[in-house]
Amino acid sequence: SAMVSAALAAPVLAADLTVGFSQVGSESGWRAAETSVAKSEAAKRGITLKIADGQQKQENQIKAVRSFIAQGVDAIFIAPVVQTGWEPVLEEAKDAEIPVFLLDRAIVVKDPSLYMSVITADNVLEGRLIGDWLVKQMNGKPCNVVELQGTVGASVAIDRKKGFAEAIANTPGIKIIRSQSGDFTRSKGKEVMESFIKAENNGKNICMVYAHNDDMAIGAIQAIKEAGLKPGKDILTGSIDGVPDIYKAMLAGEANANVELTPNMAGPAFDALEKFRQNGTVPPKVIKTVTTLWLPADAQSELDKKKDMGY
Ligand code: GYE
Repeated sequence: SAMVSAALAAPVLAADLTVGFSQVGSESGWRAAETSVAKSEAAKRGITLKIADGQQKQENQIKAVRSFIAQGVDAIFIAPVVQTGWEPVLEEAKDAEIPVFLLDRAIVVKDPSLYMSVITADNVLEGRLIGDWLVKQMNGKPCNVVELQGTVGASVAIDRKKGFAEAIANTPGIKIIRSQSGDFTRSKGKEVMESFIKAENNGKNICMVYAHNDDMAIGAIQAIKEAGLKPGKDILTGSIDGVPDIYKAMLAGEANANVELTPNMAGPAFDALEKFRQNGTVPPKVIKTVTTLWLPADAQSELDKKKDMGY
């Protein structure tokens, strides 16, 4: 069988491997950490890693994947900016027999054989944990929430919205009064939060901001301060990623709840790739990373841990 012949073949040394990584861009602190961890995980294994920055545009990512195919790389990693539109280029990779791993965001395709595995957190759970925290925190009191969504069409934005909405669904006093994309960036998060504040009685009508990532929450915190309100008190915050700045904000009393996401998505993908090359082991379709909610009391120890995580 194919398994046996693969096992009998001489093992391929990691040092011989070249991987092309089509990265989303550099929109957030988490993203920068993911890129830097990918580099160090590759170096540790002696793998040659070629990184292409998609600058938040799918067309750039598709071009990068095509160029990796033309170069004959051994595997392709994609952090897909949006979840649809990947079939044609993945068919090309499949025809070239190049395995594809998806990092941190999922895609929607009819044919699951178009990629080998996706390495992600449970992004619905991330949103749900923030929503559950808020329900508990309010303890029956009403709360008007404004939501800063991630990039439109990104699987993580869709899932984080869904999880939070599910968590607050049975608590009629807690409702989302405004929701808009801040594209996962600090500057956009701040800009959108400013408009929410203006539209909601100079922020007095807002009880909490739920941001799909920390960078947008940090932008929102700035907007809240500039409006003369106290972030973390007048307006509560909840966000996802676990970048050092959000723990610093927690320590300053300006942020309230955070869900941590590891920036090490490449490590598990390299492990799966190496096993597949060595003996044909087919990795699980979904490789899940750990999801944890942290509160201000945890902030200092979490901040300390971040030092060797690519930040
Ligand atoms: O949470 C955000 C980034 O896809 C999981 O993208 C990733 C998200 C991350 O821009 O900061």
